[in-house]
Amino acid sequence: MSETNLDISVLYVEDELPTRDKIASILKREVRCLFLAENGKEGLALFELHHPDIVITDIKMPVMDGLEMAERIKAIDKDAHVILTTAHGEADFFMKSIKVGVDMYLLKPVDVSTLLRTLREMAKIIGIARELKGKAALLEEYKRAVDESSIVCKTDTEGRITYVNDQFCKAYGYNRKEILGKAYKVILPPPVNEGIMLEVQSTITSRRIWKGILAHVKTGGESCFSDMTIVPVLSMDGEIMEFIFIGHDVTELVNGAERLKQLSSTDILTQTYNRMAFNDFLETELERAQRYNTGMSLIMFDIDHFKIINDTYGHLAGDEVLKALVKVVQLSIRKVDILARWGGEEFMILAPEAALEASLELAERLRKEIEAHAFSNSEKITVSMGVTTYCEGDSADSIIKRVDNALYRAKENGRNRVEIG
Ligand code: GH3
Ligand code: MG
Ligand code: MG
Repeated sequence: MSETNLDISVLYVEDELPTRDKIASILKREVRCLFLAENGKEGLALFELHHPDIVITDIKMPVMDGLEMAERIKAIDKDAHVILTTAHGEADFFMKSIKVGVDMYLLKPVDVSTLLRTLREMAKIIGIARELKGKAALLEEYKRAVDESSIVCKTDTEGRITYVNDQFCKAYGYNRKEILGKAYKVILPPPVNEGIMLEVQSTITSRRIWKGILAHVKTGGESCFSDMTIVPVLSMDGEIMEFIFIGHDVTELVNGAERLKQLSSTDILTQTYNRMAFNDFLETELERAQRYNTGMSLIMFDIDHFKIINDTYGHLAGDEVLKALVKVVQLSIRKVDILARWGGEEFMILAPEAALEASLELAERLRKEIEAHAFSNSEKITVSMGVTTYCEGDSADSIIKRVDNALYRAKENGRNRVEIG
């Protein structure tokens, strides 16, 4: 194909040999591909076989005339381009050719430069149409890929659902008919006008994309999580036309992560918080105490002569004592207090917003309750306790060091007692 070649295929139908030869020799040089036929029947057969971009045809021909052929071609493809070459202008013939939808007429004898100009213009249009068709097909492929892999939903600017794909229906348990037209908030857990939803709202109404994990509610009331991207679709002049939601179900991941977090923060034996979780709580509470001057206290306690329990009744019995001890303590502390196993038979209680007197009182009460409690095998245990409260400028290390020293003193001073640090 030369540089000047038009990227079109042409079917030329003409029964007069000299005309056909002359025009064909010109067309051959100008177009990518040329098919020649002697009459309408042959032309139609070639059209069906090759689907050329443009058909140039004479009218009066044996076997099948050009108009009949054009009519049949348009019946196969209404967008086919047909140029008629005609020697005379009869009203009848024009009426029919308009009805058939012929694109152009060229008077015979055909003026070569007019023919070429016409072909060039048509080639341009065909090129644009081809490109648009390609883009539309590509878009359709993208849509198919997204529909296959994602939950897709569209809402109008008021948040009413205007489109859902199959994955959406499957994920949230709705059928298309019942959900279309409903407000998106029907699949959100109440309250919908708080926290994360306010953030979503303000992001997308400011024409920005929001990404994140959103909790949803299925038809049956079961909750699930979707990793969502919400895109505001803008008109040419920047107005929001609609919102597109593209998401993936991540319920298992979120639940798994929650479970992992719970596991990693729980002491296996006593099912209370472990040291790592305690450290997190302590950091948060220290920051709060510092910022809002709310105060907080720590109680650290350790079982007295626990070795004897283990030596007398065995390690498993010792384990049972640790579990029972946790239950006793948990029944006595507030909901906001954090009990954690610090290690071995040492425990910590973090009492948010508690002043020294209150925590001292709590420690004394716990000490007495433990002393009075009958553990399995009706053995008795006692604990030594240290208590301290937040001082300005405290770090986790400094406050822990104080409470640890207080506990040490409680041991030193005879055990089964509370000391302040
Ligand atoms: P005191 O604290 O009064 O000084 O004496 P103690 O005998 O309690 O102190 P020590 O720290 O010497 O011993 C602690 C014992 O606690 C030793 C260890 O075997 C036992 N222990 C630590 N963790 C566990 C556990 O998970 N299960 C059982 N059964 N015993 C444990
Ligand atoms: Mg001990
Ligand atoms: Mg110990």
